[in-house]
Amino acid sequence: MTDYRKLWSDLGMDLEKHDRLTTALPLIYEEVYLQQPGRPQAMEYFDLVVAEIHSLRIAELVEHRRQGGKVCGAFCVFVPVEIIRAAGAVAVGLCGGSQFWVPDGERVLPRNLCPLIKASVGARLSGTCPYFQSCDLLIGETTCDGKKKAWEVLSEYAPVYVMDLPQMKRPEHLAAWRREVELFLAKIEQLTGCRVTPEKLADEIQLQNRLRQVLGRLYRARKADPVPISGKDVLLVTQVSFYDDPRRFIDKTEALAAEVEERIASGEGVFPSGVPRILVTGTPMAIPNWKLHHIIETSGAAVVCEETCTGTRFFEHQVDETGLTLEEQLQALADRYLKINCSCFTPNPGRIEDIFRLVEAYRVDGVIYYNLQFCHGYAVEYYAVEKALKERGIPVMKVETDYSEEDTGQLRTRVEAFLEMLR
Ligand code: BJ8
Repeated sequence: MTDYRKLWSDLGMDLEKHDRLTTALPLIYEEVYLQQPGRPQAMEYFDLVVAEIHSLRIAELVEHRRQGGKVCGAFCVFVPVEIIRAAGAVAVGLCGGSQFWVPDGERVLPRNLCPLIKASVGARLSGTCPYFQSCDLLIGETTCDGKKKAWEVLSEYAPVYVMDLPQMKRPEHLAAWRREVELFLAKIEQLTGCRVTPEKLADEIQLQNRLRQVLGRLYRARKADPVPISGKDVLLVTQVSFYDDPRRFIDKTEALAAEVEERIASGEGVFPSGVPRILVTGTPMAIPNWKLHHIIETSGAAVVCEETCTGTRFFEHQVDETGLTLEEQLQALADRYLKINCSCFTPNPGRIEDIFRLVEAYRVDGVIYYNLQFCHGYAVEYYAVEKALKERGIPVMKVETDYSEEDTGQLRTRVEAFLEMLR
């Protein structure tokens, strides 16, 4: 039996602080997740992943490294994990979603900065996150200003490589991004000492496409009324996809999707038919950030879709699998990833088109715009999104918040008033 305390200690973790972090999680999880009525049985696997979040997967990463493999951590859905995996390394998503890490982040970063950045840097500084401790390389990117400057600070504590993401989507920017993807491949080959062949890359492209497709299948089930699975559960599944072994994740999510499809066939739902259907759009929600979904779904509504990077932006669009040479495959990867509509781009009209499309497809009654505090890109983009939605008569409200619980009561009051208006 694995001695996890020894394993964490070997990773250089602060065990006393780690104990404090992990004591709180089961209680929160019980209240937010386990008390939901009528959950699909296949969610048991995802409950297990959370219960063992710092042990089972970490043991796999440690074993991978013991055998000479590398682990790479990323903070953005623009990082092409296919390349990391094709070089024999493991990719994990590292964005911090817990208030626990924010004070450590604030030791080196300004307080008036997005909590996702503070928590991500704080997780590394605090020595309490075994995923950070297991990484041989952290991969940052030039998206928002806060992140790209935070990598400079983070690089004092761990090896960091930064991908240069364009800020516009003109043809010359796609060409530059394509070149950046190529440089990334060279960096990963250097790190791992493994050459990426077209055969290996083709396998990983197919695998990630399957992962994206199974998430798409699960999402499609949410179009039903009554909705067969809660938004909280689907958010959790997406969050787990950033950490888990992709093959196992695909199997477990296929089983879950099959179960919720059976529920649709028999008219079974987790909320009564006719409850307000909400689309959440905006900044990502890294694990364990379940705050807004919990408020919405305990106020008599269902979250039926997320236009976020822990939602549709993560899995929509497949990589073209027809490329046979590395040249063609890198182009296909660059093409697919540059379709992601992050507010870091100007202009960013594709995001509004996506929101309209999703509102229609998921039969949405109202949109809640989720903005992490001090995320200026999404905050400014609200102007255009709100205007476009109002012109079409689609109700929208904006929520600006952080990871603390201080504003929970106030948020609940505002969300309830919005839902009342939808009814
Ligand atoms: S593609 S959304 S994952 S950058 S860190 S932008 S919340 S101020 S996470 Fe993102 Fe990639 Fe874009 Fe998606 Fe704002 Fe915070 Fe910056 Fe953030």
